[in-house]
Amino acid sequence: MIWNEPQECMSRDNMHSLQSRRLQDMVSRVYHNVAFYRKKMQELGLEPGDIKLIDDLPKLPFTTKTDLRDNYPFGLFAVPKSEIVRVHASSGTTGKPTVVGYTRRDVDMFSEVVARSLCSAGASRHDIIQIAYGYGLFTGGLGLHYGSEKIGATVVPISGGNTAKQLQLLQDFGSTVLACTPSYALYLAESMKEAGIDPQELPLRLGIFGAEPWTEEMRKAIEEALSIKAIDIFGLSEIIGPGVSCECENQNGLHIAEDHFVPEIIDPSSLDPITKENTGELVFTTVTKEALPLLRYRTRDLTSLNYEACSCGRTTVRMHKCTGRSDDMLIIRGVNVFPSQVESVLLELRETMPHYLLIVDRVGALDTLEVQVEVDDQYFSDEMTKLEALSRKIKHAVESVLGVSVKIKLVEHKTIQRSEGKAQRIIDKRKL
Ligand code: DLL
Repeated sequence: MIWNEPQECMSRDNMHSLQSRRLQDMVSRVYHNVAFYRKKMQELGLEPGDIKLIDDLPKLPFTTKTDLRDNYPFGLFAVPKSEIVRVHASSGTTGKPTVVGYTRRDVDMFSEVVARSLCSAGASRHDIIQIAYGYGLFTGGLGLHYGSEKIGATVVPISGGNTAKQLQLLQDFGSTVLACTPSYALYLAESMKEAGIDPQELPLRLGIFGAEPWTEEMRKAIEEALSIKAIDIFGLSEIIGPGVSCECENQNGLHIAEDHFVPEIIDPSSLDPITKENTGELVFTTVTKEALPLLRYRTRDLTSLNYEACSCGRTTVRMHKCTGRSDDMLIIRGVNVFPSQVESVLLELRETMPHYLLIVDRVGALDTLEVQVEVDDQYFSDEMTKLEALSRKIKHAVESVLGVSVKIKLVEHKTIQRSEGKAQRIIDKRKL
């Protein structure tokens, strides 16, 4: 079912006009209400009237996470504080969190885009949606919650963690949809197996997974382990939260709610717009948001855009599954390495489990990369020669994809810490 057909299926020309109209209004709002943007635009010699069409976007200044931090907590808000009905924040690894705010209309729009996402994933009012994203300052729990209520589904607001209870409710309530991070889905699948629960016996049929990168190989592993269809949902708190984009049942690119969030792809070094089909950094301009409208926000996520019509009937642009961020990229002895590349290789080998950790260090002047991976119990052996042969096999497979030498450390099942939210897969000791 398409939740909002007029918006999700309009012609490209109409979308272009709608975005242009909304952009004009938004630029005028930030110019008059946010000192930070007024100053930035003045520095570029720009006035609101100079922006008429969506094609004028490249004239506008970028916004970065640092800008949000520098204006912590509420400095970029475009409305009086009395208009703010909710705040969320993303923790970040260093320093102050990034704080985002919502007006009543922003919360409605947030629910609307999540409702669209859920419908495109194949959920409906007949579903029982178990929300195992964290509730709280993180946007995942409440974001999915409001969207699920909007489509009229039954919400089970269990939040993240409490794995035994998750399994109990999946069984007792017969949840049909599970919403959580892909890494937590995998953890739940593993716990189910240990508890002797057969996923095929459960009514669970659909997963709405996001908030962290995951590969196609990981999707396959989760779909098999839970016996469900796994749909990718993407978003970031700065833009709204989950629901910025989501796959349809074709699982071939994530439809962006581009009547609200206009995407661009730029070259992260030159900052020039690049041909949409090529991979680069994803940038969003929010054209309807009231509390925290952002001009050309640099997400650091790497992807490409596809404007081809989708057989689901939606005409909205699709972004390619996002498998990395520019700041997740490890540079090992000058070679660019993405954790997702390692994940793809490990998941294709039948002896390894989808639980791994990358440890980067520097010995003298040399960067080292250790890949710790769990070995399936049936392949774990007391015989050194067998384990060594397996380690060599994995090393060869990983090195041929990455192009740098790595050290493989085979570990027993359940050695690597499981995640209830966003998985931490890299320990970079060079930065410690
Ligand atoms: O993770 C919002 C969210 C909640 C999305 C629930 C989906 C489901 P933040 O905590 O601000 O917001 O983190 C945003 O997470 O810039 C991406 O790097 C990454 N990310 C989010 N979804 C995906 C995804 C939420 N489906 C950052 N695939 C983003 C890959 C994702 N990366």
